[in-house]
Amino acid sequence: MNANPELAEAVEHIDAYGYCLLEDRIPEDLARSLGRRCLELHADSKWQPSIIGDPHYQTLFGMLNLDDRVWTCAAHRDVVAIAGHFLGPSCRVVEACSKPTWPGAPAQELHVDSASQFNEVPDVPWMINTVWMLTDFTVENGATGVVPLSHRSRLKRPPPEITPDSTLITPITGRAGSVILWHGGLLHLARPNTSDQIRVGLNIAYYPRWFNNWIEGGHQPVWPETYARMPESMQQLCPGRLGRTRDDVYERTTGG
Ligand SMILES: O=C(O)CCC(=O)C(=O)O
Repeated sequence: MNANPELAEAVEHIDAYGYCLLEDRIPEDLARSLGRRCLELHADSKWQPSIIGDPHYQTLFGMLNLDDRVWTCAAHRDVVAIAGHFLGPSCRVVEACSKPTWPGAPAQELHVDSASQFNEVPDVPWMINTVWMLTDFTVENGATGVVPLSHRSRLKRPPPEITPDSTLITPITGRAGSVILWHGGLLHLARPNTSDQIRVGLNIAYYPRWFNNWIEGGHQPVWPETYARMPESMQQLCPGRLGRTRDDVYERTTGG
């Protein structure tokens, strides 16, 4: 990691502030084309059961199975190196979801990720989350907002005084093809879309092998036929059980 000063700086930035931005990691054309495909999938009735949200902000789960170009993002060596630094060399990719936000979208709720089952939030990262920009992310179109340093708070929920219009929330903007990474304990949200453009993000989550992903209600397994098509670099990131349903692969828990 230290051999690459840019990645060493990114790691330090996550450690200190809770997030980092890597600019222009995949070609802009690829990002935009994948973004257009995501929007087609959101409009296709076949995938409605895999979508949660409302007409303004949606999450389409299972993208690792739906477009092989997602693997280019998921297995990107810079992102994998940073996730591995925090989560250990055997960390895995658990889910990739498409997250468009349409004009008129209000702010999403400020939140941390995957901390609901902890009695006490750990002081080490338990997941590294990412959003690839499949369109430009701008202040106006709903660029992800983060509260720098909040990963140190060890809070499960935001304090009520941090409202969605708080100046503590910093928009992370960039060109299509860039990627934001954050520590799961960082307070963040999709900001309001006040523009006339659709913003499309591709959210890919990295977890240590010990984490039970049942708790994330929508996470979908990698299908056996998807795994069979993957290059080895991507297969290594999906070492868990394969299946077509969540019950095939996750350990069911109560209250999650
Ligand atoms: O869509 C975004 O900008 C934020 C995504 C998010 O909050 C999440 O994946 O936890």
